[in-house]
Amino acid sequence: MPEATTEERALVMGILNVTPDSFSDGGSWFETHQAIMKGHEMIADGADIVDVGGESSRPGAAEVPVEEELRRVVPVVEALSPHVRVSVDTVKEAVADAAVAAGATLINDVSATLWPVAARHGVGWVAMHRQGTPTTMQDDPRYDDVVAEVRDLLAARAASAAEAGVAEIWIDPGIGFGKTVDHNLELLACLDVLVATGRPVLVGTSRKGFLGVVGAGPDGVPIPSSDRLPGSLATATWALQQGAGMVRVHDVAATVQAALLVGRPVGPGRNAGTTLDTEDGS
Ligand code: HH2
Repeated sequence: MPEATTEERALVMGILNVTPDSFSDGGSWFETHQAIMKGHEMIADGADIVDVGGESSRPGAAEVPVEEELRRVVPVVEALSPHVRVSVDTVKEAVADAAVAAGATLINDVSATLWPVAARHGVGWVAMHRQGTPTTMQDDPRYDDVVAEVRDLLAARAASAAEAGVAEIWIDPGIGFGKTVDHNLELLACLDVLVATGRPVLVGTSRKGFLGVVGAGPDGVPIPSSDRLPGSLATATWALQQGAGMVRVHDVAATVQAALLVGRPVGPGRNAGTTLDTEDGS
């Protein structure tokens, strides 16, 4: 199994949505050249992986035809993959195939079904849990025991992938995918249950709706996605503390700072022996 962390810290995956309709950054990096620029910014900010997606999976999102998704994703993967590890966020086999041919080495699969594709190409695979599909998943999600059900499905899919020969397998609870606010909070509170499976865990809470609801002020008005950095950082930090090996985020620079402080291997690192003589009183 590959190392789930760099020498210094857990991994940070930067979100690059080449879409007009993603819930937080839709339209911002829709043009190929804008997306490539944003990818380079994430590299400069310390992203370990840039996750390129051409189809929104927000609740109610419409499906994108395969030709259009290819048009959005492939040139961006091609441009960034010589400079950083690239994953492709897709549920379509043809898009995964083309992205791998263009240089992606990780398939980020929110349907948790594409392990045969990863096996065929010899690349890594992320299995994310979801209940339903984006069109209907937030209508009335129900579980008897959300943590056990998510763990059991991911463990089973990961075992199938391992049997098929996939060497790098990540599991992800799929925060916000067919889950109520309470389901999301319970999954976060019990992340150690996923970590205990022995598979490296990826967590994506960045700017998601439950942060806006839980963090709302006294007026009860949900916080807009543009103002959810505090909740995003708090939950990423919590996930790393619980043993997640990677977090998927919009705000790479801030999260890299957090990842350098928590979830890191204990022992001599790059700051070994450093004394505090900074001018800002720290
Ligand atoms: N969340 C989103 C998309 N892909 N992949 C993984 N592994 N885990 C996640 O939690 C996850 C994901 C949704 O967020 P985003 O990409 O920011 O928005 P949109 O789907 O609207 O493009």
